[in-house]
Amino acid sequence: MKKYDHKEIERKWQLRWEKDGTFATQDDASKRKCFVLDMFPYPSGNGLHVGHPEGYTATDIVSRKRRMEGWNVLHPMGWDAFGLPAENYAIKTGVHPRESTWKNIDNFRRQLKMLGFSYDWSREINTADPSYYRWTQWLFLFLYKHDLAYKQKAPVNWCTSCQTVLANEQVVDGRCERCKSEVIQKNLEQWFFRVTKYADRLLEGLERVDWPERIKAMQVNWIGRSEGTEIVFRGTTHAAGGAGKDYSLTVFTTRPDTLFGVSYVVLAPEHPLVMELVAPDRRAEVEAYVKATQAKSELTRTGLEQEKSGVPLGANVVHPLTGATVPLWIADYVLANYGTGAVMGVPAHDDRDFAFAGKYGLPVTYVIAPPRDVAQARHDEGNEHAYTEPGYLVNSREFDGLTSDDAKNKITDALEAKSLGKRRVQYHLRDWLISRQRYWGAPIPIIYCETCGEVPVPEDRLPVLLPDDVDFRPTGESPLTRSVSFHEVNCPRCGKKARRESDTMDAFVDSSWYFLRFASPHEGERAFSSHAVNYWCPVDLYVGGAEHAVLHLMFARFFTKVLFDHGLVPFDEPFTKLRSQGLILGEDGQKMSKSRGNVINPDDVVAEHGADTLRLYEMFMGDFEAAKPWDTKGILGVRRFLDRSWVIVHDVVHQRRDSVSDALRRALHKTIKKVSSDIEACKFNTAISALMILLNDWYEQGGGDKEFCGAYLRLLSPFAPHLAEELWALIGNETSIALTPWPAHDEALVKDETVFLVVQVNGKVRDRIEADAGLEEEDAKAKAFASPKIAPLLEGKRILKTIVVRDKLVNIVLQ
Ligand code: ANZ
Ligand code: ZN
Repeated sequence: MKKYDHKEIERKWQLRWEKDGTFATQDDASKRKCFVLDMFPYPSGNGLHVGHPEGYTATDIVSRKRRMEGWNVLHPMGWDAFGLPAENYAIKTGVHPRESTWKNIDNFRRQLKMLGFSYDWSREINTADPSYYRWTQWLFLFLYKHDLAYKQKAPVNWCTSCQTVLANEQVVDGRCERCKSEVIQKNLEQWFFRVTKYADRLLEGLERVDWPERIKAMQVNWIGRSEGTEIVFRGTTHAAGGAGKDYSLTVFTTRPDTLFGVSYVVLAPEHPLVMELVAPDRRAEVEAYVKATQAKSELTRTGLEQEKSGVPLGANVVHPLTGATVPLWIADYVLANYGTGAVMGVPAHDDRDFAFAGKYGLPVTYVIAPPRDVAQARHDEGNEHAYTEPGYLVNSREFDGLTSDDAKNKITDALEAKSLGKRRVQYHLRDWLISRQRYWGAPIPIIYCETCGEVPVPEDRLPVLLPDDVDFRPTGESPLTRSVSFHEVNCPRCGKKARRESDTMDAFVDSSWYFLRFASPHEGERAFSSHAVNYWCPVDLYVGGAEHAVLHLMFARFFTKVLFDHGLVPFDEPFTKLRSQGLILGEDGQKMSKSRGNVINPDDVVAEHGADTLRLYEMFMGDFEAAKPWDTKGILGVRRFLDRSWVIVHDVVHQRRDSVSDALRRALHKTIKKVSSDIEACKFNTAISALMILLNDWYEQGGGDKEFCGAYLRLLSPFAPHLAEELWALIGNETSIALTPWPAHDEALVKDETVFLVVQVNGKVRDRIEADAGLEEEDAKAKAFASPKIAPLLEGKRILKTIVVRDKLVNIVLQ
């Protein structure tokens, strides 16, 4: 018998699949389709880490099984190739981002091929290739045309080290997600996509997809829908001489029930009314405070633990229901871009307001009493903290005694009657800031002309190519502004000299539509062929890391909804079923990282143990969606399982075994059933242990024939495809195992054996009933009581006790 030489076998079958085009996919409307997609990788210089093959093996298993079941399977791969790391690397080393990216892609492709994934490589896409980003630019123009892309001056997150704008989603704990430097706020002209227009639709659609609850919850949270009331506070400006001007200041609150507890109104420092309302003698201090705020990140401003600060404006407004005088303040814990940028301060019922009032000696008036304290109407004066729960109203005039919920409505009604309030739904979701002052991205296809203003590049002049002659050192300005060949153009409308937009698009724009491109990757006339997209999309199974729970998935859903609304795709949710793999930790149980020195390199594992072993091991480590530590001993166990599979199939062939016992056949059919359903449920680890148990039974019982081997190998093939192909050929097959039918189980053989239960009533045998072997006590009783011969005997009687002897007897004792 030949030794199991994984190096030789794996190489051989990878070349064979490539040569035969085993996994090339044709559009074929006569076949049911299945689109199984991985989140395509960013081709970093580090190559694959072990987390990649975890998700990729899972989708490969599903793809291979579905293919064997006769589905037309689309299983593609590509590269999310634009982005900051390549540019930062270029800044450090001088290597052009295109060069390093293309080199990294070659390495990634080599590694993925080495793992035997059944991708249709003819569909490979690369977002940094002009043939792709041409259509990213087209989609930008599509959004622009439909008023979903716009330019606006806005306070933006600015990374002080990367020298670029970041999306809110790219700011983690007040720092740049990539380089960890501090993020500050800057006011700049930026491009946005109007995601907020779809806030409700983005919420609603979540109810129609099969996604992990955790990820859905993160999206719901991110969208952050709040129902509340806008309340108007009126005031009069300071007049340097003559009469002041009347103005209205609107706040947004989710707690109108606390209106009688207002002790101040506070504006964001950036609020447009601040400089108009400030008293002359307070102007200098207010200006200084506004300036200091600019240097702070949003997180520093809003964190609960942060010390609150603010300054009074020296002006007042009037309480809309009591007419009381309420002082105006500014404070940086109020954000300019949420709600109305102004808040009514209710220290008794809001933690931040409580802290603020404590610091500046503002009154604290309790107007909501906890349910248990209503009777005494205890006012909680002198309490150490705010009471933030709902309760019953106190100190609120005619609203006293109402519940918070009731009061929210009645107070809002009262305000509405005076035109001083209205109901309003507010979202935390903001429009998506997509412009970047960087080089390595798709140029935004807009031209500025002195005469015509903002002019979109005509579609037939796309792509707007990234120039090569660029100095990409970050200066805060887009590097493209320094490329004269790039930014000097003629206006497409009037022909006069004009200037190109020099910002590029956030790489998340590229990945928001790539799944559509896979349906017709070589389409030259359009972003995608509707014909192909109608057939292949939406994606049936999408697998990737939970780090994309918010950004990527939200943006892809947004794009899909826009395209749906304009009739370009017939579905409005792109990913029908989503699963996310758990994190693979280092052997020490810590997150793998270079600095900890606990990183496992897939290349090493494959060289030593083989791709099949790595695939099988990663699937066997534990629950697919759970975090789990790497364990080198576990790899050896899995490798041994493959070795034993190799040996036993050789034994069957060489010793010409041709007998399969009933028990072994039953075990096989049970395994077929279990592996089939486990794969569908992404329970790969239990599928593998079922195969291991079957192999043990096989060893113990001996026997087997080629047909038995064939069924076993077909079950094993999605997990360990190279070994399965080799042994499949050994037992005499000429076509690839990947293209043979998936085994079906025989229902009669998976049924548990049945037994006859004797049923006695007061010691006399009254019935014999057939039941599944191994029935639990309660089930056996229920079955006996329900028997047509027994039930009448029990009518009107009291059962003293029932004795069950497993698989044999049910003895009922009546009073
Ligand atoms: C008065 C009040 C009383 C509030 C109370 C809360 C508790 P969500 O649920 O996130 O929508 N708020 C409104 N706009 C703000 C802004 N631009 N910056 C900072 N805070 C702002 O939160 C809505 C609540 O957050 C609002 O309700 C407001 O404070 C505050 F006992 O108004 B509340
Ligand atoms: Zn012009």
